[in-house]
Amino acid sequence: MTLRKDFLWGGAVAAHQLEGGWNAGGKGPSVADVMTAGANGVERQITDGVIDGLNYPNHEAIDFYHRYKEDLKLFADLGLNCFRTSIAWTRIFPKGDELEPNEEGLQFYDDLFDECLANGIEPVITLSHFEMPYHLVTEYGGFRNRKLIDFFVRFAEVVMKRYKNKVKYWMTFNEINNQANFNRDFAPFTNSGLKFTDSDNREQVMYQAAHYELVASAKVVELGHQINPDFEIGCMIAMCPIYPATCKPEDMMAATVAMQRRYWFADVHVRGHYPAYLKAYFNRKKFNLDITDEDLSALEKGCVDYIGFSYYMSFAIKDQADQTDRVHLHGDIDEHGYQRELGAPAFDYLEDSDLVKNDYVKASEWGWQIDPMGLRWSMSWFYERYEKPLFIVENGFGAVDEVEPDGSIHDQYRIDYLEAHIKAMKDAVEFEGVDLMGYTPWGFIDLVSAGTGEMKKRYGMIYVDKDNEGNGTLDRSEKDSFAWYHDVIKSNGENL
Ligand code: P53
Repeated sequence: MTLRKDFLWGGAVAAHQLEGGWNAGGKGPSVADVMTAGANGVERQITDGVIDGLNYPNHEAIDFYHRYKEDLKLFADLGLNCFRTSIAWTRIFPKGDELEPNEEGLQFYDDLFDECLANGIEPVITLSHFEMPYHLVTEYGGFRNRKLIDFFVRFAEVVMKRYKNKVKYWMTFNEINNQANFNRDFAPFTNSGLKFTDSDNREQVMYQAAHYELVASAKVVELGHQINPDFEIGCMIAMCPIYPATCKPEDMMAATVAMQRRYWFADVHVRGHYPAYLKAYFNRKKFNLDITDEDLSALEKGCVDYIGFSYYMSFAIKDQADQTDRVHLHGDIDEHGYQRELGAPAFDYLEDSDLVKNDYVKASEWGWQIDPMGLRWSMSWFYERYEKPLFIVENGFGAVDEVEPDGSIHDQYRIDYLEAHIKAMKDAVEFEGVDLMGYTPWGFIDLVSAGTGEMKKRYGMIYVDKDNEGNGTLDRSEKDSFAWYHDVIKSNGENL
């Protein structure tokens, strides 16, 4: 079996990480606009509004807002037949709770999508990629508030109607499951606009917000199919498979439960109901969640058409009773008063403290464990579980690039990473019979890192001259991986 003839070969980005123009054309501030630049191992700060004198890297990003025409030509030269980006909610509804959209923002995406189509590139659109209106955080508490469902559905309805003849492929919430890591501030804020107080039960708040998002997503799937029956609307899951660190039965069980805590979101998106393991968990934890019968019926009616997912790395876990060798992939362990019974039969999972290093694989400079086989494993897992088409909408290698005196960039390490992952993806198609729609490597044009706010953590085949402090010409140039990927696309994945 080979890849589909109409395989979608593309590249992926998100509005807030490349557009810039953060307050141009009537755009309002988003959650991304109040996050400062961090560094490797240094978290980004979430500030109370935009504070003068601080470095907010998304404000200018790589200025795609003003340069998209030239950039699209370059994307066409690269050979892309699709381009995954997001619509910045704040260009359309600057505050998020308005009744009428901002025409200038709508026009921007009309022009952008026209330019894509003129270059033979199909837009693939994420509705919410870490960039909800900041006003919805300060006025409503983000997605902890049920009102957010209507605000999101209104936004989605406006853009789906407006672009119904230009965009066919949609996704609702980017990496909705990152917030499984609720003890840290980053994912709950970027996913859901959540800021916690000391008295919050973080986990309960996260489940509530995720529930409202899943309902909002399901409503949008149903509505989208009414707007245009040809739409294909997917979810978007951050897939980091969690392996048991050893074949000790307790490690195996710990890994199974950890997978449930990270991937139940996909169960609801795809099957339209809450899985038994999660209902049991809610009961045991005595969470007080607002889940109505109308919500449950909306979930049933809005199952996604395909599973979009990102894949960068795999995780490993040991039974919590075994406290040795604990590392942590996201910074220091923070306690938040969470007490667990060690070795308890429930195998409760805390993402910020339970993961261990996998000695069988190497890691990137940012500690992301490189594991191409994990991609094949993930595809196999998704497909046997759901039997829905898959779309790899992010994959890539964040690395520091050196520019040679003649301007060339020899990023063989990136080619090696992508090649190994494309091979693994083809294996999943050939050997496991997975139905795969496409592949869009992340940040194929250098952009602002979501996790750290750096420019230096580069994923691109196209180099952008800008550093962490914001200096540089913003000129674009081709790295070695550019010609390589061009050839991969041209041969439909045969020449690696
Ligand atoms: P950066 C964590 C784990 C996996 C994917 O990430 C993640 C994150 C958040 O940092 O995010 C996705 O830029 C996300 C993109 C992001 C990309 O992966 O931190 O959808 O917005 O840029 C890479 O290296």
